[in-house]
Amino acid sequence: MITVLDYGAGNVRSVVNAIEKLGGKIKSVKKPSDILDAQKLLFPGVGNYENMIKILHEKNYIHPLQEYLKADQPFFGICLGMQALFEGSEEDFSGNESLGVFKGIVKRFKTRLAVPHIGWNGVNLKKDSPVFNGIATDTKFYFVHSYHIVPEDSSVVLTTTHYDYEFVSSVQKGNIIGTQFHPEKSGNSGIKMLENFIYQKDLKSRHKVDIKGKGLSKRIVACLDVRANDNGDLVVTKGDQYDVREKGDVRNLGKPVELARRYYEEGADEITFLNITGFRDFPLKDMPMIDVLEKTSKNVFVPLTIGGGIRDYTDSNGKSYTALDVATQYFRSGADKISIGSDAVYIAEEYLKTGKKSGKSSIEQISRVYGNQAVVISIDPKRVYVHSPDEAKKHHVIKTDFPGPDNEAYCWYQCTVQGGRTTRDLDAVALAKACQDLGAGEILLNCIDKDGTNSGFDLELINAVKAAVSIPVIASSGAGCEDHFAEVFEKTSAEAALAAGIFHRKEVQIQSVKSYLAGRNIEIRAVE
Ligand code: 1PR
Repeated sequence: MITVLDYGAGNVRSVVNAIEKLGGKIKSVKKPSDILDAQKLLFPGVGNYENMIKILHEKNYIHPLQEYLKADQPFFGICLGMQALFEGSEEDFSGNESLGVFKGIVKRFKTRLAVPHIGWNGVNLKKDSPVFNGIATDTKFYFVHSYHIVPEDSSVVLTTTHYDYEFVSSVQKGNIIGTQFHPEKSGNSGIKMLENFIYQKDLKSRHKVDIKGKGLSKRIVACLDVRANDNGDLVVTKGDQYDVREKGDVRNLGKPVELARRYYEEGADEITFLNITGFRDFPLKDMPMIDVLEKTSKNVFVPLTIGGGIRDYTDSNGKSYTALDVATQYFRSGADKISIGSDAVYIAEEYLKTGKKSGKSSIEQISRVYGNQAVVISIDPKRVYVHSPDEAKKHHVIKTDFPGPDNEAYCWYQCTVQGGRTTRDLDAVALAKACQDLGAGEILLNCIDKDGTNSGFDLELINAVKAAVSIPVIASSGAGCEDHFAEVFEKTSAEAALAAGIFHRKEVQIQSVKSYLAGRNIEIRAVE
């Protein structure tokens, strides 16, 4: 029996699914005494530190937790659930007391690399622990965070990880374990770690294991564009420059849950679902996507992103929903990140016009509760060619190596909304910068000109956006062969590359992309 402390923020469904898959039984903490009654307590904290500590106080969980931990009862804290063990965080300005079981505080990454630190990274084991029993030496785990712990007592350090510098990525003292990475999102090795926690009787017993990790991997993301076809079936589709119809019918390339599972098994580092008609169908009515997430997260233990229709909405009965309500439903259903497309453009336009943050936009609301790392901005730009930068003074113009139809030597990237149907007077670089300011944690950078063409990523676009932001960028649109992935990682500093068509049509396997990248000395997560 595993007691799970779900304080109401973020995706705990994946943790629950992992434990159930391992045959464990779950009990949820409903009242403070449930903490003291636990045999083994799992605390999957996600989101914002200040918000978490505030809720722990409101629910009167702080003192029972301190008592439980002081008695050295079995405890596994994940991400914020581990950070909470320390004395405070640079992310918390409230002055509220943390658990303070370990001395030290939580600090923001100080690096020129992208923050949040998102992706699969290795761990250097500093002492033996049964939780690493049976885990391969080259294992990587999934991280997503902007803050890391700085313990005062080095004897609690279980692993460190390298991201520009070495930081502490897990701790153990007696029966108390905490990881910055997410075992429930780290494929079979992460599941093995949870199994060790659940089934090892004595977590203090020693087992010799030898794990030494390498650096952060470039991520390969499989993307599923999902919509209902004309018969009303939910299908994975794929466009050519966003036109998903062929001879009048919506292309049908498979079923979302099955395809996602296939990509997980084939080694995808992340899976993204885009509900491409979400801009016109309200997602909380369009329940199939929630069902897709619930079913997928039962068997897929890598991060899941969902996009489409995340915005405020008033239904025909006058009932209003906020974008935060929509996102909450998605997180509860198994999503780790949500992706905002059209709404981000409107928000950025307003922000750039007024110069003020309203505090009420979907980006601000969702990142405040769930953390920046949970908010991805999906950009759908199109090239606009100009003969000189003076023709588009308001916009970020680049000199291009691929001149336009009239031999124009310059271009800018115009944002679109509603699945590319409507263009706006905003460029992709300005949109990315504005969204970062407002609290977004990652950019999913599509390109309508390249989408479905198999002609390679738009490297000029990626370099322009990367140069303007410090959050990670996922390059998307145009992948046609293994070499295009090598090219995007060698010629830009994108953290991840996403593809759809070539994977759906089985023209290129994820495994062969990874082998190719490894052959070019690009850091990847090996397929398990
Ligand atoms: O505007 O917040 O409701 O979100 C809608 C979301 O749906 C946006 O993220 C938008 O990118 C996406 N979307 C809308 N219409 C389409 C379409 O194709 N008609 N799909 C669409 C966008 C782009 C990529 C694609 C890559 C890789 N899909 O995700 O998978 O371009 O393709 P490739 O490897 O085959 O070249 P909102």
